[in-house]
Amino acid sequence: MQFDYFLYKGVKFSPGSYSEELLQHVENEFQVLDDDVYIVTYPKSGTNWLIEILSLINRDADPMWCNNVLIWLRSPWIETKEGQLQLKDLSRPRVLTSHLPFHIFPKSFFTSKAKIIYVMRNPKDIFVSLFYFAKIICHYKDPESFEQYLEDFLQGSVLYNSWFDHVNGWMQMKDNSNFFIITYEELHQDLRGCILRICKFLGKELDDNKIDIIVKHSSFEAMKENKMSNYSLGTKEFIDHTKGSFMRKGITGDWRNHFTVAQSERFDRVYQEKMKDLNMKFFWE
Ligand code: PPS
Repeated sequence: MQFDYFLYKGVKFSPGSYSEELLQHVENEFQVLDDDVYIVTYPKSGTNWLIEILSLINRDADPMWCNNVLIWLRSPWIETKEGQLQLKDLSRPRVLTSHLPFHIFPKSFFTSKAKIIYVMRNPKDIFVSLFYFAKIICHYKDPESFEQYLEDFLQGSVLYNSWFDHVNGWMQMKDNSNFFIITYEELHQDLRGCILRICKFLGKELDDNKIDIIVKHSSFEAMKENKMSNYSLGTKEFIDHTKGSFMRKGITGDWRNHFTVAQSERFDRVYQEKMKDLNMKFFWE
């Protein structure tokens, strides 16, 4: 798409779905409610997977809501123009979504009892997913080439800026009891165990049968089949269906099919440098 990103407090946004006025409103005036749950992620980390899981948990594993209501209406993005309109129709407790970095997240969250689930993913896989996503989503600039886009990503010169800054920023919350971290890789390895951990964090008790139903309905295959969750009903102003699909591969380690050795080593060097002050170890595949 032909447009320029604009900056809000140093972070890049596109003019179609965002505005400075709205971002200012979300940061300073948006009212977080004590029973809200926020799915917070850097783009392509597994956001929609969590929306599906939480939609099912909150409805006691009844898949009706997931099968009848579009995923972005179930858990709107608080910082987008569309999301702000959509969230007015939500009943409580609300599950809301955001890609905002820590420093511009709604201030009212920090004096509330609301909860955050922060989903992380191997940034190399995020990059690959983003590379394909940016080609089909209208509020992203088209990547020039894999090589150039990789540089842009490493320098944080993409929508929502740097993955490294996003993670470093949000990890300030890591010891708070209302902040829960889960990785895309953990979800892959043990979806059932992750759902149980999420239920515990939310204070929700569901029997084994209900957990099994949630596992079944939140699988990649089930979400890819569900037109309410697979973005096939996204308007042409939002997504170009001729160029690819949202539910792309849903695997871990796809970066190995895309990166050269040199690109991977360059990525590792930037990773070491940017993450060196964070006293946390992540195990990416
Ligand atoms: S977005 O646009 O930022 O909200 O995207 P996000 O939802 O964070 O991430 C999209 C990637 O998650 C994959 N996905 C899944 N993987 C496994 N299981 C399930 N159920 C699932 N749902 C979504 C989706 O395919 C994107 O990853 P890639 O690697 O592109 O396939």
